[in-house]
Amino acid sequence: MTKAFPAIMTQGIDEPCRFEGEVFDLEVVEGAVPPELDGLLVQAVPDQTFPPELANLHLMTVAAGGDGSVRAFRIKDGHVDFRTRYVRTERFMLERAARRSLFGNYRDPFSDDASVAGKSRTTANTALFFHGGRLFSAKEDGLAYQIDPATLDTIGAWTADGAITSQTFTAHPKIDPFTGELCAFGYAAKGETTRDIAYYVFDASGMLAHETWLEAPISAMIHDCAITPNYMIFPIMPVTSDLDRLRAGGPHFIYEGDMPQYFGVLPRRGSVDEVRWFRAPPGFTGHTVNSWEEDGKILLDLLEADGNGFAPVVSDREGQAPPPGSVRNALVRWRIDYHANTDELGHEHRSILAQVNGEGAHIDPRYEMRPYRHMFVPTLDPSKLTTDVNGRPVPVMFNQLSHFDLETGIRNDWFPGPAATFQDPVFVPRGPDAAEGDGFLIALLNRPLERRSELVILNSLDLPAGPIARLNLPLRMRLGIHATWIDGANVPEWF
Ligand code: V55
Ligand code: FE
Repeated sequence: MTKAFPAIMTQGIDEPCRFEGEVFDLEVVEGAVPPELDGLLVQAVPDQTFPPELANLHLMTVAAGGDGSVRAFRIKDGHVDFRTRYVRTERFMLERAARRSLFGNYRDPFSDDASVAGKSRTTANTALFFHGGRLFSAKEDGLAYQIDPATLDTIGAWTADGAITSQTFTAHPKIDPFTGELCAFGYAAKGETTRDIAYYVFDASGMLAHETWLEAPISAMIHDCAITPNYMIFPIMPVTSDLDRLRAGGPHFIYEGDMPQYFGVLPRRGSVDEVRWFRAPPGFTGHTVNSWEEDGKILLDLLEADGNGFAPVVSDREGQAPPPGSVRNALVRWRIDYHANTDELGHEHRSILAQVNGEGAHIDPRYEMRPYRHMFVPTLDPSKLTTDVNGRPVPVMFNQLSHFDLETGIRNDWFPGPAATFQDPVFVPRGPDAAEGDGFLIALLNRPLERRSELVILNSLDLPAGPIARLNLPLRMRLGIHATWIDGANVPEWF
C-alpha cells in the first residue's frame, strides 16, 4: 500500500472498501428469500482504489469520482450469492500499474498526472444497464464498459463495433419496452464542457440504427433522459460547466439556481433541425420517472427539487451550498407539446403529483412508457434523525423506503429505526401476471454506527410490514449509486 487516504474519505461506513471477491450463500437472519425470485441485482459503486494526490481535492471527487466497482447479488431458489469486482477501465489499469493515483479531480483533465494525458478518464461508476444480451457499467464522462454478468470480468469499452464515436455515453439510456430499442446519448460528446450531444438509437441486438448530433443551448449536466413512443427528451440540469473555470482549478460543475430548466425534445428518429429546446421556470431537474404520450402531448414525470439537489458536493457561483437535507423535492408532471408555437413552458404546464423528499425512483418496468400508478423511492424524513453517543449526527441519506400510490394519493413507508440508511433499491414484479406494483423491493440497508450492511427484501405493496427477508453481509457496503435488476432468464447461473 502507498499512502493513507485523506481524513475526508475515511469517515465511517463509507470509507473506501477496495475489496474484490465473493461470498457464497449469504446468511438469512430473518424470514426467507422468496423462492420465485430469480435474477441479478447489480449496483455501480464509486470506490477509489488509491488516495488522490491533489492539493485541492473537490467534494465531487470524493462523492462521485471513485473507480467503478460492480456489486452483484445473484438471487435464485431462495439463495443469494454475492460478488464484487472493479471495472477494468483504462484508468484503473494505468493506476494499478503505477500503484498510485494518476487521475485528479472529478472530470478535470487539468489536474491529472502528465503521464495519462489523453487517456480515458472514466471510472464507469454510476449505473449498469442490460441490453442486447450485454451488461454495461457506465459513467456519463466516458464510454460504457461491458461486463460479464457471471464473473464480473470487464470485456472492454463498448463502441458497438466502432459505431459510437462520442467520447461520452450516458449512464441512464432508455430501453423501449415495446421494440427493445435502446435510446442513448452522450453529452460533452466532443470533450469536457463541449455543448455537443451525440444521440444514438440501437436496435434490440445492440446494432446502431440511428445517429444525430445536436448542440445543447448551454454547457451543463444532462444526467438522465426519457423516451415516449415518438420522442426522446433531454432534461438539462441547472449545473453548468466551463472550460476556463476548470483550467483555473475550479470545480467541473457549479449550481446556477436562477437559470431556466431546459427540455430538449427530438423525434426518436429525428435529425438536428428537428430538435426543440423548451425553457421552463427554474427548478432542479432530478431523475426522470416515466414518460408517455396522451392526445399527442408528451407527459414527462420526474423528480424536481426546490434548490441545489447536489448540495453539499456541488456549490453555487459564490462557493456556497445549503446543508444536506435542506432541499426538498417532488414528483412533477410536465405536459409538453412538441408542436407548440412557443418554446416557453410555464408552471401551467406542470403539476405536482407528490411531495417526495427522496431520489432514485423505481416503477414497475412493465409500465414504462405508459400510464402507471405505483412509485417506489428511498426518502428522508428529517424529523427522524438521530445522534451517536457523542451527540454527533449520524449521517443518513434516506431513512425510509416509500411507496407512492399515485391513484389514491396514499403513501406508505418503512422506517427501519434511527441510524439506518438505504441504498438504491430495485423493484421486481412478483411474476409475469402480477398486478402493477405487486412484487418485491430489494435494498441494501447500511447501519453506520455498526459499520455493517444488510440486504432486505420487502413486499412492495406492504412496506410498513417490514422485510420478509433480512440477510447479513459479512462486509461493509459503502454507499453505491444506482442498482438495477436483471431477470434470471438473461443471466447465467453462477455456481
Ligand atoms: C451523479 C453521479 C455521478 C456523476 C454524475 O448521482 C451524477 C448523480 C457517480 O457519478 O458523475
Ligand atoms: Fe443517476
